[in-house]
Amino acid sequence: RFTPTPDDKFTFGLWTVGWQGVDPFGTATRPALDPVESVERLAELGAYGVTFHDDDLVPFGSSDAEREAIVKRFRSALEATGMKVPMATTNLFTHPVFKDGGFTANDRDVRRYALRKTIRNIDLAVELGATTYVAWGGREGAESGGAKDVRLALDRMKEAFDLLGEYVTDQGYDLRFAIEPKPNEPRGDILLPTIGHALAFIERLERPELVGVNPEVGHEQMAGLNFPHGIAQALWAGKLFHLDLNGQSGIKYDQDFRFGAGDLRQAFWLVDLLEDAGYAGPRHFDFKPVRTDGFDGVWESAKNCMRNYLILKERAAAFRADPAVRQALRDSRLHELAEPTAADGLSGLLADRGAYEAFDVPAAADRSMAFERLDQLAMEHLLGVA
Ligand code: 3MF
Ligand code: MG
Ligand code: MG
Ligand code: MG
Repeated sequence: RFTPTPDDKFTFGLWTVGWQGVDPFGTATRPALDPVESVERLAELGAYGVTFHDDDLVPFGSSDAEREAIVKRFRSALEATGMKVPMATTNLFTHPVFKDGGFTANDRDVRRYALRKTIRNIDLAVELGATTYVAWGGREGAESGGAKDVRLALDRMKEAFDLLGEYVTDQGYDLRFAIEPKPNEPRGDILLPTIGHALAFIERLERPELVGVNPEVGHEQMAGLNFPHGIAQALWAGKLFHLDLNGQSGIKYDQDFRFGAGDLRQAFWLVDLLEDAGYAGPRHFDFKPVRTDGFDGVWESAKNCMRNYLILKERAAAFRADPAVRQALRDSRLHELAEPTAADGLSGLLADRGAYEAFDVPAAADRSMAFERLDQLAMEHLLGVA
């Protein structure tokens, strides 16, 4: 029970299990992990695939010959295990050259280099079968007001996505982009800080159909936002191309706990939403195994990201199937929200005296929404006592 199979479509970034525990105050607490070992261990645990930044797989500065050998060995591990690479991304944040950003660095030569680095890894991503390319602009931002002209930076950001869209279209690649919002860290403020900012930006692009979002649980919660609400809006906009599952306890630094830790109730509503919406993409984990633990904790937490998702999936299904819940949903009139407000059209609405002149306002104001009972039922299903 709660043991995943590849059909569950769980994926992990190589940088997650491979995180060595370097943080702003401490050095590594674990040795480096060979990406091939990560592929093998995650396959044994029942994962569907892995994802990577260019530099996770091929260390920055490797020669072409080294790159070729590394990719060949990685590809053999994928073939031997049946693991897939549905998504890849670019590291435009670690090397000091990106200290002021990649696509929106003030220095034009850095921006051109960032685009070429991205395009180089897009070719590899497509070769390995990826259909989603994530862009997290961790260094696109500022610490002070005069340092970045945000309107110009957004022009350059748009230019970057327009060029990348042109590139994949010219190449005939079956690849879509997913922008990952984050409010801050490592920059004091990051551009496109939330799902909503990213959705509005995408509509200004030359090829908006090629670009969606890759929201991360903790990133929205760092801004105090409700993650399931953000995901619902991304789904509503047809823009949930990918997502990063993890855990976060409120407005703090980016904690990247394993999925299920942190805000468990939001995790429950998130799984309920993804399953109900029929989200078909990978369930991708972007977490950091705590630096206090050795490799025992790395594989334990990777296993439990998947296990927690499956437990929550079972709990959400039980919640939806419970007759008491169905009644509570009716009592809270969720079915009425599904009805158009004016199927009779504007003229029908204007002609309807019952909608205004004869509307019993005090009686409507008196009706209880009965949300407390509904929420307690959810809580008891989540706690496994319903
Ligand atoms: C940082 C992140 C990133 C992105 C990754 C793109 C290092 O907070 O979440 O992980 O997810 O760069 O996929
Ligand atoms: Mg995070
Ligand atoms: Mg992160
Ligand atoms: Mg992420």
